[in-house]
Amino acid sequence: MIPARYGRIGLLSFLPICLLLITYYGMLRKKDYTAYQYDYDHPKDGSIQRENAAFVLLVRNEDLNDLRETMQMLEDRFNKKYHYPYVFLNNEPFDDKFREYTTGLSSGKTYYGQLTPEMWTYPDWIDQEKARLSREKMNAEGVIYGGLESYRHMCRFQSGFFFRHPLMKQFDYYWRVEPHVKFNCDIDYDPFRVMKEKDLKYGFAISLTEYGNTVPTLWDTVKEFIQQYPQHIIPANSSDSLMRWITNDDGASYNLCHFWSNFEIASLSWLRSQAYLDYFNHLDKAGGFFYERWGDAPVHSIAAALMLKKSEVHFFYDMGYYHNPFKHCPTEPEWLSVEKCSCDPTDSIDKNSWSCTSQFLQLVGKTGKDFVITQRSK
Ligand SMILES: Nc1nc2c(ncn2[C@@H]2O[C@H](COP(=O)(O)OP(=O)(O)O)[C@@H](O)[C@H]2O)c(=O)[nH]1
Ligand SMILES: [Mg+2]
Repeated sequence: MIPARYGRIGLLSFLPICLLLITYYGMLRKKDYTAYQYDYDHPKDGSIQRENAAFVLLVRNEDLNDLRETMQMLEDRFNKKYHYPYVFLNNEPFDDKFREYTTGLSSGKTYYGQLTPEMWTYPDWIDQEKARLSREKMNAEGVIYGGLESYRHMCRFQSGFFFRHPLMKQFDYYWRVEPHVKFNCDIDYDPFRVMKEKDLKYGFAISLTEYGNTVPTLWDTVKEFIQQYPQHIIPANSSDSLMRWITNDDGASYNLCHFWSNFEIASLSWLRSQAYLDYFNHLDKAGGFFYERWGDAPVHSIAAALMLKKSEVHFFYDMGYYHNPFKHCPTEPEWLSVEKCSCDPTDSIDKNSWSCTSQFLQLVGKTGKDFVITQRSK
């Protein structure tokens, strides 16, 4: 019988050989995989080049658990390589548990801010009784979120204030994130860098048609704005104009198409521009955030279609993204979803009739594939 001592020594000397074999096998296997060739690669010296950008989240303390899953995914799929900061905003103070858990998950700096009073209250020109009656009516009619007062403050805040919060002033770009959303594909390039290098102002993943009963007078209000501020609008007959994405009858009516704003990667200087501020103030004065239920998605999207050139709006085609109940999953070229994603490409909303993405692609004369950032090497 071999004494146990010799057995241990034998095993120990065998260990390095095993490790070598495993490493060699790993290298052989890796060669089977096609390497990706990145347009937007990390600097070779290992340093991280970050843009002046942050994630921005409007959240409540009670959203914490849904948010943790989302943050974990975002970190694993993207941010652990880049360490972008997070700005958490709330109409109430964040509690210690929220701060501790979110800071724990983040590989970047975390900032916590409360909204200033004018960001979450009624402006003095709003008739609050009229607003209350309208909520009651919309609730009785079954309009989605029709009876919710806080939802209206949320939509107004996202339309006109988040980019002016003191914590956001230091940044040039934002990536809006919500609790409960999922990121289903590896994001192995820096979207903020793409925004900057390609001079993009707005990026989306999903587009949809809005519920008409939430925005009955929005388009008339927008038409007044266009008349009063023609200097802010790209003429509809210009080849750069995105106007035909939001109207099917040369501006007579709104076709309800909008970018789904729960995912946005966009320019803060655009939102802080006089053009956007004049637009928001005009809408705000009209009162539709409270007398109707104007969402920040159509508000942002109409602004983008009026003020931005086709070339300034980017479809983040290569991101797998889910917000209940819709997902966007890259479908072509096939390798994106096969090798980088966990979503089902056949389940992507893009070709569904509720989506406005094919109309967008048609108008800008591109396909999803044209928006892919990283390329498979030949
Ligand atoms: N702090 C705070 N955040 C809110 C409130 N209502 C909604 N939100 C946030 O605003 C975003 C949009 O709200 P959500 O309920 O997801 O609306 P939906 O996406 O339109 O269904 C999410 O990030 C929510 O966490 C609120 O009353 N207070
Ligand atoms: Mg949401």
